[in-house]
This record gives sequence, structure tokens and C-alpha cells, in this order.
Amino acid sequence: MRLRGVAIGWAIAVAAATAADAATGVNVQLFQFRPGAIAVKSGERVTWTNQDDIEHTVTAGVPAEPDGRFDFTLDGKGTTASTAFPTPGTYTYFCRRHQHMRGEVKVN
Ligand SMILES: [Cu+2]
Repeated sequence: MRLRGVAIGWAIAVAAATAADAATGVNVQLFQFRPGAIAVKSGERVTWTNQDDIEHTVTAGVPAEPDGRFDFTLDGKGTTASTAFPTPGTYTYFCRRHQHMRGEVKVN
């Protein structure tokens, strides 16, 4: 399954998180979360779709300190996972297999 792709570079996306306000889908592609930062309203659901052939994870927290909020494994191309964010705040996540892969969900 292919979700509409919003291909913004990670650095740009972090710098301009508000530009991605409408996005509730994140592609996992070429060892990056795209966009790397998104903003959603509280209660909204975010869906990650793996566009790579290899396995990635979507794991809440940072590599040194996963916070246990969620930890999805995306087996391969087309795999999706989603979760709702009911509480405002900024939530970071990463891939356990490739720890340079980082993302952020800002919940307003
Ligand atoms: Cu990965």
C-alpha cells in the first residue's frame, strides 16, 4: 500500500514543523522518517508506512531511553502501524535498527 508521500528533508521538516500540520502519514523510506517532524491535533492518529524492503521500527523515546509509549516493527515494504496521540506534547521516536533514524510528533 502506498500512502501519499510528503517528501520533505528531515532538517527542513524539523525547522518548519508547522508546515506539515495537515500530515498524519509518515513514510519510512531510504532510512528516514518523512517528514521527520509532523504536527497533529490531540486525538489524531498518525500512520507510518514502510516504503523500504527491510525492517524498521517506530519506537517511542530516544535510543538511550525508549519510553515504552509505543514500539512498532514494520517488517518490510507496505507494512503500516498507527497510534493516536490523545495528549498535547512533543513525542520523539526512532528506529531501533538504525538509530540515526529519528522523528518527532508535535501534538497541539
Ligand atoms: Cu530502520
